Amino acid sequence: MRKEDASGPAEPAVLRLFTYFRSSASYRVRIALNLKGLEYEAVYRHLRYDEHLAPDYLSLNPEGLLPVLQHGEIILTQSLAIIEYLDELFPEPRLLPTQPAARAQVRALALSIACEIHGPTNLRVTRYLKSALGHDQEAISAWSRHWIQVGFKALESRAIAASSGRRYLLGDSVSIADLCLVPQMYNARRQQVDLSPFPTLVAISHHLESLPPFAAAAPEAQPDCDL
Ligand SMILES: N[C@@H](CCC(=O)N[C@@H](CS)C(=O)NCC(=O)O)C(=O)O
Repeated sequence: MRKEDASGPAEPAVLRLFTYFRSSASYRVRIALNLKGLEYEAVYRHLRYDEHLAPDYLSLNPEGLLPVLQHGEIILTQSLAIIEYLDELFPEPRLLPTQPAARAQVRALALSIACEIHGPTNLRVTRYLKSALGHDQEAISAWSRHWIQVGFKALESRAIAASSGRRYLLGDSVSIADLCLVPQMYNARRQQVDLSPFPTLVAISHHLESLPPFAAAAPEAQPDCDL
């Protein structure tokens, strides 16, 4: 994307990512940016300090969710929409297959993580369980582990059928489904989910985490990591 005016050569628009090291939706986008070799400016919003609920951030994303990608004057929300935008503008390497059936299958795997696992275990959901419904931390952790296990069970059987050589979730190249798996696996470990029933997902994730674009996107590798 280039901004043009009469004063001189067009400059590429800056990519600016509003991110938090532990945000798995931001982690997905960081992986996509790294895979495509795109430079970006990171703007850190600390979730625990509610910096994603500050008025200046809500004016970018009224949902109060990370990430936001700003590309010149374009403001984008929702990690999967952002990744598809990047994939269309910067197609190498492709994160969505070109064939309709394979595209739909990749999207289905990505959505099964983003909607069915990440949705019910998100911070605002668990905060509501605590503040409005009065559940203690133990009950909330059990809730999160439950939804991760339910989602991983289905994903494991799909991965057994769809992965070739346990390196990627679908087929033999990286896709947006893989960009969702690795951050979700990070969350699963944080929640101390028993991963022994999911050897295929663990093997795929292990392989992906060893790739430099994934490693550079990991929470511990982020400048705002305060662990
Ligand atoms: N479906 C959204 C989910 C975004 C999301 O839930 N982001 C989390 C961090 S991973 C967040 O900002 N949570 C803040 C909150 O729950 O209050 C996406 O894929 O971008």
